Amino acid sequence: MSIHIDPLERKWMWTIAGLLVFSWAIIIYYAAKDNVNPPSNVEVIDSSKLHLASGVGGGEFMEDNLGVSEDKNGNVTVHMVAARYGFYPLHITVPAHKPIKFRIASFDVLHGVLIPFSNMNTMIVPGYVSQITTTFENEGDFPLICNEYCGQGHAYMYGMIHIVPEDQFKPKMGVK
Ligand SMILES: [Cu+2]
Repeated sequence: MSIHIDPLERKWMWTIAGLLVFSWAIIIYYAAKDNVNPPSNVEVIDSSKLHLASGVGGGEFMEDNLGVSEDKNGNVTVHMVAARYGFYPLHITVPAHKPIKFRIASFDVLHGVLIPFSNMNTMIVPGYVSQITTTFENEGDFPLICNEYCGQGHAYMYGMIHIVPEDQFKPKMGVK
């Protein structure tokens, strides 16, 4: 026994199925080509104790530990705090053409960070560490823009990233 499907309806069922497959194909293609994907790191932190040496995270986001550091293997990490209304530190300098790991925590409410002409775009949710690793191919100065409405000063919340050739990059000393 088969149910009757009107030929016109059948035609549209196949059309919709085709459109769905086409949309998925576009999403998968660009996810692979441009490395566009949702950030996957899930790591909790006590946002009210970022400034303290104790507690979850163990002082990773204390003021002295913020900024750009390089370990002995040459891996560059940026530690940042997002808080109404700015990114701390406000200016960072990183090398181009090599992977940069960002670890960002919010001190108060939901923020976002977007860097134009890169694939850096993530939410910074209080209580979680936002971790993204990306490589900047364009040298120059770019803003870090908060793209989640966080309060009356949201439109003024931005920082600056200086992307320099690798031989001009000098990490902050004294950070692990
Ligand atoms: Cu904001």
